[in-house]
Amino acid sequence: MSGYPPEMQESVRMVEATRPRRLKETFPTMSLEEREALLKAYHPDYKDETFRAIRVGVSKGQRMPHELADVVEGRPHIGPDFDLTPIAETDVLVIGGGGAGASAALLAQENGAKVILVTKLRFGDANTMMAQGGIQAADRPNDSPTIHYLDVIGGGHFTNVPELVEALVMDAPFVIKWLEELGMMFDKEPDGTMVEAHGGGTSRKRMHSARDYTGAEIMRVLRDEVRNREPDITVIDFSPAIELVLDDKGQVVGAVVMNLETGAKGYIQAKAVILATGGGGRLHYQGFPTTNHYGATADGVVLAYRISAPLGYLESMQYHPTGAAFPEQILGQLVTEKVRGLGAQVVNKYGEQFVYPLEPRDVESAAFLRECARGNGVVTPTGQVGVWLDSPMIDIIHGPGTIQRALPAMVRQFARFGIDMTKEPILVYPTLHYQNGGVRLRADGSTEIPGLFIAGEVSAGVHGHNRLMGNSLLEILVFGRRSGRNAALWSHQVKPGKPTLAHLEKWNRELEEAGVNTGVVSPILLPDYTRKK
Ligand code: MEZ
Repeated sequence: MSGYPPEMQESVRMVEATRPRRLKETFPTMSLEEREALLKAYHPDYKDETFRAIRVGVSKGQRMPHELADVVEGRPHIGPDFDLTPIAETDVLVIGGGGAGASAALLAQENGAKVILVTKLRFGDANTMMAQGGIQAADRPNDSPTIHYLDVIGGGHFTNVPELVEALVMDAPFVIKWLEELGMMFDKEPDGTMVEAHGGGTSRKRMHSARDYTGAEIMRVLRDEVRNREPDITVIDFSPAIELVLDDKGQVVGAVVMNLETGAKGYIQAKAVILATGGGGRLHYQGFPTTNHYGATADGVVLAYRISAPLGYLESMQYHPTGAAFPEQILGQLVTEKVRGLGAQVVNKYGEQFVYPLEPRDVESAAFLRECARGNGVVTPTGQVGVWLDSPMIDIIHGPGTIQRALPAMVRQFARFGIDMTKEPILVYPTLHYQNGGVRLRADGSTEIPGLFIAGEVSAGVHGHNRLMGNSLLEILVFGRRSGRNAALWSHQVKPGKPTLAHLEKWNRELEEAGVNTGVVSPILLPDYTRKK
């Protein structure tokens, strides 16, 4: 019995009918000109009216979605007179409990620092945990960091910061080795070599995976290793940072954190801080659903900006083409790009292909949006529109059992709702997945603010205006490691001055003078799902 209502089953039958023909048919990739025209017409980043320039601070004029601008221009939780008697002291304070934070903590500790890691929810409640498809690294004879570099730069529309891309691709093979040494169970061929696949926009197969729960497997080994290193690393759950603290020389010397349960606030003094707070998918730009975890509210961008760390690339968000569009209970949840990598085609309500399945993500998403706007999408009983991802083709191409073996989490996710993706297609629609921009990063993991280091999705510049699949799991580890090491080295030589929150006086004054009042206290910490009038 199908999990789809009768009106959707009619379209499923059309998809089945075109399958024999489509098996022999390869849809052509687009030219660069076609891609640019499609993006301009349909990608959400080009909807000018949904963006605005921020009105205060060092990156005044930077465009970003309204929802993000409202929190970036928000008022602080505390005043400049907040009591800065420390509740704890450490060498390196890591803010964020995902893959970037965990790897930063490990490297800081290995380089002789005492570390405290604070995390908003539980250690591991992060986008890393939810990442599915894989992690890129050029480690095969037919591949090289140079080819990986060219793919990354091309995917990013040649707007990436070259030194950051160089760091990303050069460290990549080493990161894979490191993960194996930590005990990660990668997918392997019978001869012990890595299974490696294509992602959208990659010219070589270099996606390393652990089935379709690669991020969870990475987080498993990192978290175990952090726990092994207690008490040199102390983890404090449910304690988000609400303000960074500078000293009287302008160096970062810790953060004020909030106990999420009691609301109590206190200052953790540190010689260096690493921000690894992830992105902001839960701000639901333009009303899009998201793949992101519950705590993804762009806190790091808010915190860093208030102490004058420059921002960049925030006019660019990533919409993953394949978010679940049916059933409604899982709207927006990730359907890994690996499904297309394994051979699933994308088709409209008539069962016809309309786009090459592995265009770069922004292009692929724009093509889905265009097809739906043309009235060729499938509409669900609750009014959500989507296109079909013809998953059964994977077993047809590679043999029965492939889907179950390669995508066990995905199969289970849909089976809960009576949909057997080994036999029926799944309905998908673009979903807010990743912020391409954030706080400007340097290749050693530092920022323009002394003592402030960053890693992962909070940072800007690695991916330019479009990230390719598998480069975010890579980024969190490459820059997590770099920021951890360099924060530790900084902590050994810095001479901290007197802690102060004087920057808040300046911030509040600037907002007043510019007449800015967004009515938001930020970082907002958790998304607001209350019903609006
Ligand atoms: O890098 C990603 O965003 C990724 C691997 C997502 C996916 O489709 O699985």
